[in-house]
Amino acid sequence: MFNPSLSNEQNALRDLARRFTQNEIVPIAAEADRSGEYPWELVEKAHAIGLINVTVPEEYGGGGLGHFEDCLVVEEIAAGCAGICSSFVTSSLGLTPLNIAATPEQMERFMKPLCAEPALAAFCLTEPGAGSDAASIRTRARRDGDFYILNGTKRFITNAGVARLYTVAATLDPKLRHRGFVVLLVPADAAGISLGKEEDKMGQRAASTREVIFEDVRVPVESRLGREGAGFRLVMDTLDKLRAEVAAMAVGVARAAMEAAVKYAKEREQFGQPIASFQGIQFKLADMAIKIEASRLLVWRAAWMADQGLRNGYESAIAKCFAADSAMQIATDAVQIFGGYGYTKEYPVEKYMRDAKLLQIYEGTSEIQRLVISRWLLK
Ligand code: COS
Repeated sequence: MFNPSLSNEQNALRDLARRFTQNEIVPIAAEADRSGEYPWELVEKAHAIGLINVTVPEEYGGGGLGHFEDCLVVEEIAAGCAGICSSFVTSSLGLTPLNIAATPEQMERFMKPLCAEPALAAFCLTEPGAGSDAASIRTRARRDGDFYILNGTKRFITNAGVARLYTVAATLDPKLRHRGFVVLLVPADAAGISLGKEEDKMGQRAASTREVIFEDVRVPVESRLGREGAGFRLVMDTLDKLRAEVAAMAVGVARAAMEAAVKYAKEREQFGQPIASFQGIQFKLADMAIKIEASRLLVWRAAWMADQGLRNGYESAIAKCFAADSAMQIATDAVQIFGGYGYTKEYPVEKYMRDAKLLQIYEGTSEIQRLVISRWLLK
């Protein structure tokens, strides 16, 4: 049964992630946001202490833990910097299809070397013309003997240019929509891959986001995950699982915004008293806490279900939608509590607000989550 209390090991992992965030991420978060340069040294440090590849089985070099533990880590790292965290979560997004569908040979060939060193993966689904309508992708995988010839452009790919492995959703024929999907494992240095320009994003700027262009890339058939045509289900299953992590990111951002607002409200004086003494501020802070606690429980339930092998599409959509919308509200209210100062880069809350916005957009917009939820209700 779902038990929302942490074991000693889970508490220790959360403490480790919290210390790593305080010591390594918080000091550089503002600068990484300003420059938009990817802080690669953090991948090396996180890899060394086991804070990435958390859900990869131990025999292949990962942490051998569940999505639940991954969510504990993700909340902490996101509280330090959502951009850096999104790079780590996207790597999990790229590796989860292997956890679900790779053969032992594929795990040996792709997962083991990737996890042995500080390295990241990326998940290539979105295209210029295919965002919410994932089944409408046009990146083509044409069969040529023992190879697929891959052609197409993937857009808004987090970790493009820094990832070592691309997990690519392609179609045998766009007319087949979801029935034509294949998921291919493509090394980032394969001939025929090039990168578009770095996106100049509003938030989560530390993460590298670019186009990945495939031109006549030859991919061996044995690099395909699962059956031909079964790729859409694999993509959906992956998104269902990882939406818990994205929701955990939202909890982290929201918590950081609330903690900043609480501290500021106690320090800032107006009308001869700390603004925390005003009920208008107190109610805002209380609403933040309510939403954060509820979001975290939803995250933990969705992640726990994934770890039990249960379908969690409904629960993870609820967690992602509620946590992302809450994070946006909380970060906006934090800026409001800071007033004019909140609107400047002197304080971190404007960054939280910019970072939170993307949580309502990627890995399925809040509208797509509502669509998934209502389909479960109506079917
Ligand atoms: N798990 C397993 N299978 C699923 C599934 C899920 N969560 N959701 C759908 N499927 C299956 C369906 O059962 C159906 O299979 P059959 O043809 O065998 O019946 C098939 O997939 C097609 O499903 P559906 O008709 O519902 O597909 P739609 O084209 O209507 O799209 C949504 C479904 C909107 C849910 C999908 O396009 C989506 O998730 N979009 C958002 C994509 C996204 O998150 N992008 C972010 C990029 S990654 S950062």
